[in-house]
Amino acid sequence: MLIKKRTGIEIPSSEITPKSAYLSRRQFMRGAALSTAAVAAGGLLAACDSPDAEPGSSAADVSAVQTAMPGKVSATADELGDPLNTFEEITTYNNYYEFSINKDSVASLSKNLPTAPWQVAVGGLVNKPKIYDLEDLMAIEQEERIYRLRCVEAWSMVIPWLGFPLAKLLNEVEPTSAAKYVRFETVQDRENMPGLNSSLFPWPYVEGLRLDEAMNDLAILSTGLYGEALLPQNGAPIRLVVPWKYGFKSIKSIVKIDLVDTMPESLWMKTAPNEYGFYATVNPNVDHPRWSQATERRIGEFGRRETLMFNGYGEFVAHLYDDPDFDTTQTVRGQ
Ligand SMILES: Nc1nc2c(c(=O)[nH]1)N[C@H]1C(S)=C(S)[C@@H](COP(=O)(O)O)O[C@H]1N2
Ligand SMILES: [Mo]
Repeated sequence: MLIKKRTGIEIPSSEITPKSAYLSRRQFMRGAALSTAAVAAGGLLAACDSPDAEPGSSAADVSAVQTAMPGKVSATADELGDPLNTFEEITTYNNYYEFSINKDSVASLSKNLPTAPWQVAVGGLVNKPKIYDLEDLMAIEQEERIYRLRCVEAWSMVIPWLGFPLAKLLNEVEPTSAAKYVRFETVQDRENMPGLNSSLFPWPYVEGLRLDEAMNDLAILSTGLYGEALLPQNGAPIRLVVPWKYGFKSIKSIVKIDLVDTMPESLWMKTAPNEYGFYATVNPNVDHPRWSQATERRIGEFGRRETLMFNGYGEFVAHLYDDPDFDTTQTVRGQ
């Protein structure tokens, strides 16, 4: 991955490129995305439950300009040479079930989510529990991390995040020797999140990491992307990003982080324990019970590409796992 240190996240609004200044392939893919949603809505478990649809293949797609937002990122590609997804793609094709199971609806439904003031309560098995104001977290040195995001549904993007290693925050609160896992919880804003009315899911959205996974430098708390503060659809004001695991581990709009001694049960483990395990490491050799994970569709590209073990981050994280195939799906290791 590319890492570039940045100090401070304050981006004057004058620097923000108007969306009309660039064009994206996204707008040509709406039809395909809608059909994905339609399939999802028909199933019991909705979008994280359905394989990704193929994109439409219109001529317009080929000629669409896929310009990122130059000047706000240090590179235009990831370390493998693959181009960044556009700001438009990253902010209009979203999984955020508290708003909708329809990826194309999340941006508009979430635009009024109040994200300031915001607090994150960090506690549990720690010596120094603390309720952080967002400003405290923004004061931590922000870094740019260009990461691939691989959804379990088999689509992917390359995203230039801003944020800081989760380990920095965990070290501040000092986990006790009893702490073995980290449990994260998303805000439940009933007024502004229509999806919370759905009884298909055991809200709130909860995710977890083993403590050593959480301490790995690749695991970040993100506060922005493309040099701007996060928008609600991407998990404003602060969300987890764990690039070697399927996207559902990267929990959005976090209000609570607890150090615990037993494996947290995530929303997806409760919803479909036979399909979504705790570890959820990206692994092309272990298929989802209902579809292959060997290949993926990079948003903005035609065809499919091979999925990489650990999403291409094995060099940094393989040592965390005894048996990667086991750890892709199972929930019991380490308990
Ligand atoms: N709270 C919450 N976090 C969430 C989700 C969600 O529905 N609710 N969806 C997850 C899934 S399935 C994916 S693929 C990523 C998508 O992140 P993005 O929309 O920023 O690309 O967010 C993850 N975090
Ligand atoms: Mo996902």
